[in-house]
Amino acid sequence: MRFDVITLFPELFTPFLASGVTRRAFETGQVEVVLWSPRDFAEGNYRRVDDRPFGGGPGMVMMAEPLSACLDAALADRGGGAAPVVLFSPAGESLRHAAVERWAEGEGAVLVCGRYEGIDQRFIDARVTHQLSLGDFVLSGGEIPAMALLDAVARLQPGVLGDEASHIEDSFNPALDGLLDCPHYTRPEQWQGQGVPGVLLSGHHAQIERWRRDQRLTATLERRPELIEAARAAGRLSAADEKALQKKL
Ligand code: 9D3
Repeated sequence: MRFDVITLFPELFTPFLASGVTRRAFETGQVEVVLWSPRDFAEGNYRRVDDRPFGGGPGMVMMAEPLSACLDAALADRGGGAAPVVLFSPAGESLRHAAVERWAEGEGAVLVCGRYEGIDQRFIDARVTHQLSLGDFVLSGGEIPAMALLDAVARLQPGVLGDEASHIEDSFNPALDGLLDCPHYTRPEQWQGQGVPGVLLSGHHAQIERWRRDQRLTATLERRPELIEAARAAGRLSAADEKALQKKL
């Protein structure tokens, strides 16, 4: 799949694309990422990409034309067909795992990263097909959200995680009933006076699995009770699960 990223700060992506378990996916082109700067498509000696808002007010607005010309170049470079055009915006829909899975199975998209107070609405109306947010907090631009989507998509590609099964066990994966993860421990067995839950050292695999499941259930009940309700409504909680939750109440 191919993602074209339109950003005024392409250099922000360089260390991200060269680091971590996702690096191989980006470097081999399993997840191809092509960076575009709207400044390269701006007119005049100053190559302006932003201007003051009509009607007044603070801040600057990204101009429609450099973004549109940049998008045209990206779409042409992809082969000229249509592609999803994703704008990262605080007004978009919050990104969740189910949507990440759909992007991970698709042909890619053009990702548009906003800066300043916003983007000329006429570009959004004419060209943008999807708007995504990272959540209800304020960033200074769409670059970190774009990297978040690329990271989440890359780690779902076959062979990217060292342990092939690792993401099957992710929190939010419906195959794991959408529960939060259980606690993890590694050596040493004693650290600053804290031990490790005995069951994890016991070698009893069935007991270990039941303990992990109970930990997931109780952590989810305490921190994200709405996820317990969703799992129950979807029929994903067993009688043993309900008993573990009952003990906690
Ligand atoms: C007072 C109006 N502000 C909206 C909350 C203006 C504004 C602030 C920050 C407009 C754009 C931005 C830059 N943010 C993003 O581009 C952004 C974002 C975010 O700030 N939070 C969560 N997800 C996202 S996706 C893109």
